[in-house]
Amino acid sequence: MRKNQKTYDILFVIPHYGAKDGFIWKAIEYRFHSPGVLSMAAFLRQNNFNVLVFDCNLEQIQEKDFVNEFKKRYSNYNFRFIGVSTATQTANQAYRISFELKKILPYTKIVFGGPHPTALPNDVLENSAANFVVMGEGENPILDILNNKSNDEIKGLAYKNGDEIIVNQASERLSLNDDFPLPAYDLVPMHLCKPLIASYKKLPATIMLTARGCPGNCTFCSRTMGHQLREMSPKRIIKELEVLYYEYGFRQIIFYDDTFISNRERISEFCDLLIESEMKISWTCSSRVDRVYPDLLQKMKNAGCHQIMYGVESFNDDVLKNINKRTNRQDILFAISETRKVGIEVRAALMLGNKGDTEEILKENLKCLKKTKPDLLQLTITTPLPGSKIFQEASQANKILTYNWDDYEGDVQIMEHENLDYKTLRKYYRKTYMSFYLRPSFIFKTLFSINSLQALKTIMLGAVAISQMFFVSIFKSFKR
Ligand code: B12
Ligand code: SF4
Repeated sequence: MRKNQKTYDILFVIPHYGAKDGFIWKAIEYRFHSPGVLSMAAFLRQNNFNVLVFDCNLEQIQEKDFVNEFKKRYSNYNFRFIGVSTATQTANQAYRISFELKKILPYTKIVFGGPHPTALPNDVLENSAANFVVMGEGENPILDILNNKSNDEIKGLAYKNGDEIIVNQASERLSLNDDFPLPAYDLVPMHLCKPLIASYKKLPATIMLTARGCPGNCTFCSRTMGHQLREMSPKRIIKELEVLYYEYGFRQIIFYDDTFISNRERISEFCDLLIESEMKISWTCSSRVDRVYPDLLQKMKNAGCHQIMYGVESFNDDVLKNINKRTNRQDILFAISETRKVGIEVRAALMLGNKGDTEEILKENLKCLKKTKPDLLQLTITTPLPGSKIFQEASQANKILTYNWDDYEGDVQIMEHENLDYKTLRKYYRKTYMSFYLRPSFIFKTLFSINSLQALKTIMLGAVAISQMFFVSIFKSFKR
């Protein structure tokens, strides 16, 4: 070890996944910290390990600048481990970065974790410089690794033994009780958080999670956190909000839980506590359409909720059955109208290219969108994310068109569809967005809502987003 070197047990690295410099998308992209990494960091500190986080996404450090920036910051540091966190979309970049890290620090062990390694540990061990892969929740396995427990005793670990890949049994799920540490927000520049346009009312804004796991079993969903729902108590949510509000100055919270309203009593009590508190927070959340209770919606509104994103996916009952969403068109219509009735905005998320979709159904979706009038629309082309049932089925049936993880962005066709070709999918992707956002009633409503400089800026960015989406979409139609 060199003189004056600072020694840390682990440095977590999060690759950059936004637009490259110069792209118009840069103006409107969002970026946040990684709640999972900050949670592990806090857990390890509670266990007396020293931890650093290099969040290239939050700091917008692109891959081309990674090595220089790394050397600039850490040349005088010694790390026992480096932990790389990655989703599928950034997997290739994370693999390349791991080889660079091995060149710089040949004796430091590299551990991978996150949604992609959880789903495909073999892919990571075969294509990167990783020594270990952690699957699922990282807190306990990474603690065992840092405690030098032997590999075969660490649940949730995958590793190489010679040429053989060993995948241990899964680790136990954690309970998010009131003693569960707050994420180590102090380890990253939280002031760099930037929300998606039209997802906030106040600034600065950040994200927060209040639960892990989802009892649902939708075929397209890759669940790193498992089926078992574990929720923080309302008191614990308020405790974390107080830190974000008073210590970091956040005034807008985007609750990123998969289904925020899964337990009606919990959210009702949380709203009571928030109303009683002195915090003036605006917030949004996501929910399933079958978890909608008019009295609770009113209370949420009173507590500062101004937008809910619903996983609509499709308005067609057969398609909803095919994707095992366990909701129906009636639930969707009820959720949208009741939410709008209390004055909370609806952001509807739909997917195109689900099992059973036809051109007729895509036309029907557009009609339903115009009729039910959600305030905002978010579309994706159904992507078989590793870890999801559709990925497993499509790869077994040889229907995956590309295993280039860079393409798994949500707007490219990744698997063959029984009725729709890529050109048609892209046509409806474009058409649905355009017809929704460029309809006269939407334009008038939007123009009349301009009551501040902030609102004007949001609308201008929205216009940029729509035109960008249009041109990128045309370009991508020719990609395959
Ligand atoms: C919050 C969130 C975001 C945030 C923050 C992202 C982040 N880096 O954490 C924002 C808005 C920025 C975001 C962006 C995107 N997201 Co997102 N996001 C989520 C969401 C809703 C919650 C994540 C979370 O905090 N979970 C709770 C924590 C505790 O879990 P975790 O992050 O997985 O971390 C734990 C383990 O994975 C593990 N772990 C994670 N990293 C590491 C590293 C090491 C070394 C170790 C040992 C362990 C480890 O330990 C952590 C603690 O237990 C999940 C859905 C979900 N419920 O997980 C989707 C999810 C992760 N997102 C997803 C996607 C697709 C995206 C985007 C690609 C969307 C897009 N089209 O741009 C981008 C890019 C993501 C990226 N490259 O990281 C997918 C990923 C699927 C996949 N197979 O890759 C998910 C699973 C949603 C889904 N069901 O499809 N997302
Ligand atoms: S899509 Fe939503 S409801 Fe369905 S399993 Fe995933 S998180 Fe749960």
